Amino acid sequence: MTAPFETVHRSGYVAIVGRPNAGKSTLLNALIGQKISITSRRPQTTRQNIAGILTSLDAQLVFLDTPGFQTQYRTGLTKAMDRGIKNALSEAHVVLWLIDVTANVHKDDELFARLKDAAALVIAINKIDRIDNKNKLLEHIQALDAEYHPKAVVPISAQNRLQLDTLIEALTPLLPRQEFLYPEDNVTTASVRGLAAEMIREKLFRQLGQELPYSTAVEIETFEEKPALTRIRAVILVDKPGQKAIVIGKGGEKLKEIGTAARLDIEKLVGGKVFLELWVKVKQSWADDRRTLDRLGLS
Ligand SMILES: Nc1nc2c(ncn2[C@@H]2O[C@H](COP(=O)(O)OP(=O)(O)OP(=O)(O)O)[C@@H](O)[C@H]2O)c(=O)[nH]1
Ligand SMILES: [Mg+2]
Repeated sequence: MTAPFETVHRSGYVAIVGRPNAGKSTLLNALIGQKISITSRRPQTTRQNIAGILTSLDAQLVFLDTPGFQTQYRTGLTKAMDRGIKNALSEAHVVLWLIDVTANVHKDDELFARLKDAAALVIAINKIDRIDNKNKLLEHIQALDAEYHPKAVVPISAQNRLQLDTLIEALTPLLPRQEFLYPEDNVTTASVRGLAAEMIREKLFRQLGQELPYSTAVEIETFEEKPALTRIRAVILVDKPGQKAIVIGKGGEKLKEIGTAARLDIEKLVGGKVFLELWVKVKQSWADDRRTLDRLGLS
């Protein structure tokens, strides 16, 4: 029986964890129905926790997208990324472990096994659009169930938005009964300015080759939002002088492509025209520089 004044609302934090590239950010965006977390084919795209808020009539699920655990590039930045996962876990009422169905079993999976002692554990098997053998999927679900005893195992496709309602139905009853944590119309805790920097960083991840994206960061220098036009001036930090020329490209072509793609995303975000000015600056070892990381909100 419910106490007379107990709220009917459920509300709480769901930390999305999993190996790099599992599709965590794609899932967050699909759940919220808006792009707030950047995605790419490369592992370790996400650098900081991003909260996406999904509010229905009687429940509010606050999803925390986390960076994949860092196994290479030990810098001040990657250490902060690992701390980000731990912070998300300490706040979470539910841990949602996302597994890429196409990836092989990996020693890092052990890292997630220890999460089962934390909050309630739900496992989602992602990218089921990539597999034909449904029997294999069933076996996979049963094996995970037997090994980790989660509250539920839900096969999904974040990209094709398959089974997301089933996932939400599995998560909601695991949240405590309490009033909403955020106003009902909020979709994220991130600022528009912070999201704009991320949209630019996404293009660096998508359009630059090899190791270069990992050597870059984006800093917004000015952000003037007016009804007719939002003016943004942003700096792309690179680690070494040679990288600057690559980001700019022949005749400035590369930088122009990056700027155009980012501008289109930011226009969707602010719902209006954007003038985006991009500069490239060399700042050696920025990923180990405390002050730069502080300024970028990455410490
Ligand atoms: N086929 C398929 N691809 C997907 C699905 N979900 C995500 N992807 C792709 O998987 C890649 C990685 O997606 P992200 O969302 O960036 O993965 P992430 O787990 O956030 O990665 P990190 O931030 O690097 O830890 C991207 O190329 C996505 O388009 C899915 O359901 N099906
Ligand atoms: Mg991500």
